[in-house]
Amino acid sequence: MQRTYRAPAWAGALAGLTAGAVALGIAQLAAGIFGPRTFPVVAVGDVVVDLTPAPVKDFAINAFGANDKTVLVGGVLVVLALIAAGLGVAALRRPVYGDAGLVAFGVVGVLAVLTRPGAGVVGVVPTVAGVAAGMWTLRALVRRAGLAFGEPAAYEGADAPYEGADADADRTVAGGSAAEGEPGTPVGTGTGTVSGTGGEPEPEAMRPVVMRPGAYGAGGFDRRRLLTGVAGGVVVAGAATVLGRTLGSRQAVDTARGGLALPAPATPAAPLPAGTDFRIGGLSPFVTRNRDFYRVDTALVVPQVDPRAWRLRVHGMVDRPIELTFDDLLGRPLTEADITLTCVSNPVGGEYIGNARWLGVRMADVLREAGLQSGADMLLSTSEDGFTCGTPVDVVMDGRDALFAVAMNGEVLPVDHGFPVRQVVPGLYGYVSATKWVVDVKVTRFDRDEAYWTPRGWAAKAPIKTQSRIDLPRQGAALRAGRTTVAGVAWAQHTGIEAVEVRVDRGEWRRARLAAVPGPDTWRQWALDWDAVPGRHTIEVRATDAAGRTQAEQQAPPAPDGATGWHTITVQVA
Ligand SMILES: Nc1nc2c(c(=O)[nH]1)N[C@H]1C(S)=C(S)[C@@H](COP(=O)(O)O)O[C@H]1N2
Ligand SMILES: [Mo]
Repeated sequence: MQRTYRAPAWAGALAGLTAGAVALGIAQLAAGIFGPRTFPVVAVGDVVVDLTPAPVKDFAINAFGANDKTVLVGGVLVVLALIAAGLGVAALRRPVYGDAGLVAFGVVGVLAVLTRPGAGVVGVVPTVAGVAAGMWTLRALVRRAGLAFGEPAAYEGADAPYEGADADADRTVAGGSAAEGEPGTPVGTGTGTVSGTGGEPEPEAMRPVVMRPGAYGAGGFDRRRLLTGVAGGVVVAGAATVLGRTLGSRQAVDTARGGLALPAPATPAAPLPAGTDFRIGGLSPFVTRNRDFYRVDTALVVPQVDPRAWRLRVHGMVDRPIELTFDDLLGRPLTEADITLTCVSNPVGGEYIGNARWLGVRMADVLREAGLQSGADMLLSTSEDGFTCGTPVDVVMDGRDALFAVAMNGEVLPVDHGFPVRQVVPGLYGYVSATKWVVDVKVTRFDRDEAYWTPRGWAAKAPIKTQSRIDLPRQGAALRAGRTTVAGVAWAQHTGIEAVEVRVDRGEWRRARLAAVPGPDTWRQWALDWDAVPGRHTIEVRATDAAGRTQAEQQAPPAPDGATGWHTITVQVA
């Protein structure tokens, strides 16, 4: 009498998940040595980020804010888990299916790693090691699940049970007393722990549980051996992940950051005039603390740049190409300046803006030393992770404080904000000026080169548009009738804010009082007292810059060159 057995689908799924976890753990461990961006999930994520159509990316930034990267990596892991489970089920039918699936992932991972900027061939080691570990684990677990097979002799040799000519067919075992099995239904025949239900379910306690070490597989599905194997795999995966993370932690760069002393500026910023900050609760402070400063970039893993290895290359349409070390940069005269950075993706009323005191070398000094050639109109700057910005030469050379910045609010640049060196250019949105982790500046022309966001639907040149925002009261707030403060910030970097006006329920525009500012390159606080009467009210704000231009009423989305429209909120007064 022939009986058919196969380990249940859940066993395959569990084996697949475990193998996937081991693969990622080993890859993580290797990535701890070869660099975080050689971790295949990150490399693939980076490719996804770069290939994502601009509107989707815009949506992600707006919908998930600073968490967009966490959401992306989480999503990738969920998809990988589902596929790993599927591969495990397939591997039960035939282990080579599992191998093929893992190899396919390996190929995707290797290609992703190799297409990353600055990738070396050794960058594929984590992917290859992970795939190898995953294949080994999957086979070991499938073997441990102990597929029933014809003769005990067939179990000699690690792979023998699974690669018979008929491996794809249901395994058959002669004789035995087991109930008829169905695909995906656990069937036990006496070795190991018996589980599940066959055609004739028996109470668990009545099933024979006979451990016969070494004879696993001879009788069918072996739950206990599978589960102990899974447990071992989980331990290995967890340990490798933790070890890899520790190895690849930011410790080295954090230590380097901590050991740096900032030189005094040759040109210090003027002390902030009295009254730059109204100090009203709920109103954005004039200086944004580093830990509160918005972060926008394409980096899934923040570049860890060792300042001792850092170089800035200035080349292209220059008479004398320059290469600067970090010490060279710190040895030059440093300029300090208060500058408000703004992201083009900031919607009207949005949060992607912050103001800091920056310390750095004037870009114009370095470029003048290199000798700009006539006809050059673009600085194509590149970050350590391959992001690029295109900045107009005339803007950088017109006397404003365009900096290769090394410090932010009196602190060495935070890693998230570009350590060791980033660009800051007053008056231009971040994506065309503020390259973090900058390593290369090519002097070129807009008609010859294109920066990262240009082919993705954003303007090649993008001066910041005059804008204003109501911070207080909050949108939808419930207020008590009586005198209340309406306050916010307005900005028109490098031009300056001349006036801010507020109107309630489309009534008369009233001028807000303005806080002091150190210069035209920062945002400016504004405030206005309002006698709130019961009811539902609409509050609007608009700013006028120092050139006399009042911000456009017309609502426009961030793409392609910055949102326009008046920030409008509604409040309920009782
Ligand atoms: N290397 C790198 N630099 C970058 C970006 C990036 O994606 N990669 N994004 C730019 C954009 S769009 C903005 S708005 C600013 C944001 O700087 P922050 O994160 O320090 O606020 O960085 C700019 N510099
Ligand atoms: Mo941005």
